[in-house]
Amino acid sequence: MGNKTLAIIKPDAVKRNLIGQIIKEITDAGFKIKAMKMVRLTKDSAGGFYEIHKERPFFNNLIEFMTSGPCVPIVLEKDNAVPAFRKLIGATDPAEADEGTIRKFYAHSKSENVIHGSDSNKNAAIEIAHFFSRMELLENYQEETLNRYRILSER
Ligand code: RTP
Ligand code: MG
Repeated sequence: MGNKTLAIIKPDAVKRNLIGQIIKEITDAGFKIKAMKMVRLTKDSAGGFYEIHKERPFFNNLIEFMTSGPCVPIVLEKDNAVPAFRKLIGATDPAEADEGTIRKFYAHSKSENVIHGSDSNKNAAIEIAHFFSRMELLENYQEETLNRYRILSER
């Protein structure tokens, strides 16, 4: 269980032309890219994605930011992908992120922090389904993983 996570290279990083450098950090850390696209989120889509934060004071800013330009959602695979990727990206606030993390090196602020990573296996499955159709995943995933997604999507 738990070998997939969803990353998003956020609009600040795309605007700063950092897609290539960030993908290199991710693949150098041993993650495999299983699906990837560049999209401009609508307010509805960004609001749905971050629905758990809708009562938080930063919610409106977060939606403005996430819709301010294209972003790059990526499905990543590695053992224990969720915690391994959270470790690679570092704390939400780059000022608090460990040395060697993506946010420590690239992010400018707690709000504009370059990259997203799923925070649980359950949310990873929900977030992957937010961006990628069943066919896009079927074309890229191994058979054993597919069976899990079939089960999830048939619930
Ligand atoms: P993410 O979901 O994007 O991977 O980030 P996270 O788990 O580290 O942090 P989370 O608490 O889920 O917050 C989601 C995103 O909202 C923005 N934020 N701004 N200004 C603020 O106080 C604040 N707090 C959160 C960030 O873009 C954060 O990544
Ligand atoms: Mg989060």
